[in-house]
Amino acid sequence: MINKNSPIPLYYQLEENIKELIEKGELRPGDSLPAEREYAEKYQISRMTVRQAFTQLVNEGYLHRIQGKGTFVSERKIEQPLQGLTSFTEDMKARGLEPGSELIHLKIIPAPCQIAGQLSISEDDPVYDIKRIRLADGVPMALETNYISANLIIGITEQIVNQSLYAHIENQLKLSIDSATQIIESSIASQDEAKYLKISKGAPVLLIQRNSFLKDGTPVEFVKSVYRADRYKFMIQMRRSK
Ligand code: 16G
Repeated sequence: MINKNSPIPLYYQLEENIKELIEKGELRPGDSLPAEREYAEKYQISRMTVRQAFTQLVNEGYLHRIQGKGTFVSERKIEQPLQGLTSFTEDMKARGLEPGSELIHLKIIPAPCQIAGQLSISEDDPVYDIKRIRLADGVPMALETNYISANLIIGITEQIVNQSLYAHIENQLKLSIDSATQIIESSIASQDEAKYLKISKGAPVLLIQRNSFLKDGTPVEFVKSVYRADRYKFMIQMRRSK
């Protein structure tokens, strides 16, 4: 499997071999890898070379280390394109994953100042405050809080938020969500977020804030989401324009 006469660096060959085993499903998420020493002996290469390959794979998200236990195959991250304006339900379905939601609360509150500003409504106007854990094949991916003007988007029920909000807005209310701005920042999970997302307190997360608008510019939602950084990465295609 490793060709010492090849000009391709040995660590890179090992890295590619391990990646192939993961991609073919011969190494599965949660599997532990043989110790660096075993790889080194098996392929007659140095432990440094094995460590370099492992480190690369850890950095790329294929493997993770657990102190005192070893190196394990990670769950694959979902690669989310940033170009399209899609819903969580659509994103998961497009990947062949079963979307799900666990409702934490659905209530109507008087809009606090900041939310009123984001939704271009008056302070204390009624807004839906919807907090859900978003699941893919039953695994928590994100914790999402939506604020939606209750005068604009009517009839949101528990049944609707257990399925798709965007489907309700577009298919039932016949309003078309047209554009959005989104901000992504890194953070660490608070105690509560960790509990809902089934990760450790202090684990890395991505904070996403989305403002979506109807065609005429009316704000349709203000959303704060906490995504698991171990399960998500974002991708965007860019063009250099001169
Ligand atoms: C996504 C959106 C969120 C939207 C939700 C609707 C991000 C960061 N957020 O999670 O703004 O409210 O989809 O999903 O992408 P639903 O139609 O499945 O309820």
